[in-house]
Amino acid sequence: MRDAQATTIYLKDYRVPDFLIDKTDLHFELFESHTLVHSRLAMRRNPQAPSNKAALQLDGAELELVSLSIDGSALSGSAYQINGETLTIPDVPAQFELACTTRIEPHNNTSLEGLYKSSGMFCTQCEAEGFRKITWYLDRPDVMSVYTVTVDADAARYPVLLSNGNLVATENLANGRHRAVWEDPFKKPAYLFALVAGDLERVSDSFVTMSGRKVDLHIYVEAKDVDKCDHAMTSLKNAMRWDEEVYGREYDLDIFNIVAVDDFNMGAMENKSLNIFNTSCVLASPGTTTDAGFQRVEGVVAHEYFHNWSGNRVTCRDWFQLSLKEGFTVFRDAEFSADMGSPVVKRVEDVSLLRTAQFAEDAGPMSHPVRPDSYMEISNFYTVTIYEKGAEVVRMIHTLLGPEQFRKGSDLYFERHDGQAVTCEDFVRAMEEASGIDLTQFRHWYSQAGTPELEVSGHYDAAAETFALTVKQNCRPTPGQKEKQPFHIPLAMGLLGDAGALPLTLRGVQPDTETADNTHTVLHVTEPEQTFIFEQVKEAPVPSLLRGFSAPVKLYYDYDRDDLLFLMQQDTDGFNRWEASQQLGVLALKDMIAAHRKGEGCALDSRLITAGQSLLCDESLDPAMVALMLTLPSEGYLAELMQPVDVLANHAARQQARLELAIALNGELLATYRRLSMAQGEYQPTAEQIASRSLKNLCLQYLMLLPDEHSLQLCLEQLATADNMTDRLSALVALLNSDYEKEKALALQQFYQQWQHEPLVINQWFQVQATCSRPGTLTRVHELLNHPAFEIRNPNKVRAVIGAFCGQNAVNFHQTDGAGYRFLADQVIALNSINPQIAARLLGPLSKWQKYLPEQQALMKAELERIAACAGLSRDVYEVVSKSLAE
Ligand code: B3K
Ligand code: ZN
Repeated sequence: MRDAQATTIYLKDYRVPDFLIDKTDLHFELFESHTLVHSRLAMRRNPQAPSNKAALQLDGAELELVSLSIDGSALSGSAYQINGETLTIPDVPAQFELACTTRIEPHNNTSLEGLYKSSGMFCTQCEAEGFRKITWYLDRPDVMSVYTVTVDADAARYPVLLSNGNLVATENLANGRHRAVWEDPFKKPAYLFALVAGDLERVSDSFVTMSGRKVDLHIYVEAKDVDKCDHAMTSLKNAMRWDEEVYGREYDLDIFNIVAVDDFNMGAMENKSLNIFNTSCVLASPGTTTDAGFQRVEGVVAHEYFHNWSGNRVTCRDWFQLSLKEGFTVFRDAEFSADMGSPVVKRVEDVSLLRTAQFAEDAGPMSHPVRPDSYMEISNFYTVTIYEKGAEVVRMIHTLLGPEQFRKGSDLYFERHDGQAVTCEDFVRAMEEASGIDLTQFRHWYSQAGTPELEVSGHYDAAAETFALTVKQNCRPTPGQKEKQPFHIPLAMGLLGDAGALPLTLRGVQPDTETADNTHTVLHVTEPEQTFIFEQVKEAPVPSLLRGFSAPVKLYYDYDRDDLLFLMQQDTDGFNRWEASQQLGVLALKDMIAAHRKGEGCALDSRLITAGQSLLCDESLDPAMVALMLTLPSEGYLAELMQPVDVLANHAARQQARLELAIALNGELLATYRRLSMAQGEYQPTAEQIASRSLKNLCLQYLMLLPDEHSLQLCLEQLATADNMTDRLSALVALLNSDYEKEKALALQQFYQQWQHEPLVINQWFQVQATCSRPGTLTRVHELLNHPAFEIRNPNKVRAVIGAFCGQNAVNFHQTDGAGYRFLADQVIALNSINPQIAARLLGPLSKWQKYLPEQQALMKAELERIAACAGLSRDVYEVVSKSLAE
């Protein structure tokens, strides 16, 4: 583990590298007790560097240096110094070969960064700075090199030897060992290097690219999982086709490999032609994987594939530019998933994540711009801001330019920067130059943190037939950024009247004759305060604002509840119909929360019941949309709207509202449940079936709130007879959150018995227990940590138990005695030395302590202080804890 050093790295200090590495030749000798890494680097001084005298400084961490030479002459100990993570050789020629041998111990590497072992196989994770745990190198993304990799290992234990690019030679060696040599013709930064050695089965297919080249596609998995690769393979081929059709991007090698590993810090990694995946993001089968799991596999496979252009062919100059590849690639995968399924449902899911997780991050101590100015540990910056807000920024560019100009911009970006390591600025400039649209003010989205707030008010003048919409924007201070410049915000909108969508005539703006739809427009909000006047408005309209969530902002408009009901039914924008249902839910819940805090009773707004009835009775509606609109705003979203957050009151009020809905809609819920249960054929992860299951299972959750034996029977029957994991797990969740203690215990036990040999299913079994909102869950979570299937070294298990309890079970995590906080701090302290990245990530819920009630704040802060006082904190944990406690 690397000890905390409170050094901060600044974007303003960026300098071009002093040296370049034209060729990288690596030879790995893999053994059980250690690995020897022999590297030969063809290096030269960078002609762009300001000095031709600079010492050579290489990056390395936790390495045992065996030998070091320049142009064949071994360096004596006095010819170089090692200081922390830097090896300095003061005196080097203009051009030379550096040869170096290091000894590392992958089996003892629990950080899962660099070269490590997972379930008996060797694998790597080098982004962001893991390569330096393999050998001394210029481990920075603007140093790009051509790699040749030789791997030697025991042939029986590790029959499969993989690296990037093409296999150019294989050989049998003495002592039962064998060798494979791989060459990657494309220059790449070290973070895209990968190596795998293991006993794996291969599932194969192929794809013919738009120019007629055949690409071999392989997915490598453990033998027991070969039957779970079809969905990933189909998703990969769909993604390859989609990138050709939508972006004109073709795959560039004759081989594309995916390897599934059990122990992985995140979802997957886009290493050039050798993607390494968390098993949870590649394996899928109806019996073991939920609908959400199938969709995640599709999305992650596509995301990693899309990185081949947005990330690999054009990469980042430095890690401050991370969102250049991640924001763009998330935007690309979101559009892909929308095209493969239901665009509105996908948008609702993404916006829900953004408004809970990202808005919370942006309001907390770790708030940072999409292009951060500084960091201590880059691993802490793989955040919802870099990914999801970054994707929203690209989406806004898409909205401002329109699809054709955006495509011209992306073509220019890829062509101009192919093979380069570039910046967010380069991306924006390409978009600007290709479209002729000025994005000067828009650039604040990259440099300013925080969520802009829009206060919007409308005024209808019947005599003048005008509707004036006044928009004020404001962005609260964030750490290190007190004052903000106004943002350029695309505000998509329309006006609705009794007869439907009204034609829009905006004063001072020439109507766009090219767009067929004159009832929809995008306003350019650029000033602190601005008024837009619509003319020839014949009736008082209800505005439909921020359609499709056209900008990542908080929008306030003083709707009355009947207007929201009207928008729910009449808005021509599907996303905003859902949004109206949420805002109506928020108003209703706020009344109930306020009453609850005063110890008073308050009935649910009957509009929600009326709306629920008409949604459930209209069989022509998309069941997925009905399910989303019948789901009350989440506790996470409610928390975002309040300061301070009274977690227990929010939970109690929402539970009461759900119960009232269940009682009032009992008949409709039951009829819908029956109708949708009967309609299903053999399981398919299609948008249509997923939609139908989502509504059916929502009905079941509501019905199980009712204290009636009939619901219990439905639930138990679904649990016993389901042919797919979505239905089975939904029934289990409904049961776990009920009062039927005996049935629960039996169901949990049977589920475990049945699925104990499927780790990914057991993770779901862990998770549903850890997220159960009933009292006593923390005790159960403690028991789960001692369960034989739990492994603290496996990130999926840690996320399923500890992460799920602390991040998705607010009512139990925030229990008043502070036991939830103590539990999290204990786990972070334990994980700090095992896996710093995972430890730091778990801290999220504690770091936002300032959002809560004073007594909770004090308890949370005390736990952060307890962590801060520990010796040997990793840089990862140190950064989050110290920033959380900073004044
Ligand atoms: N680029 C990787 C993330 C690497 C995270 C390193 N701590 C996965 C992705 O976004 O595609
Ligand atoms: Zn990515």
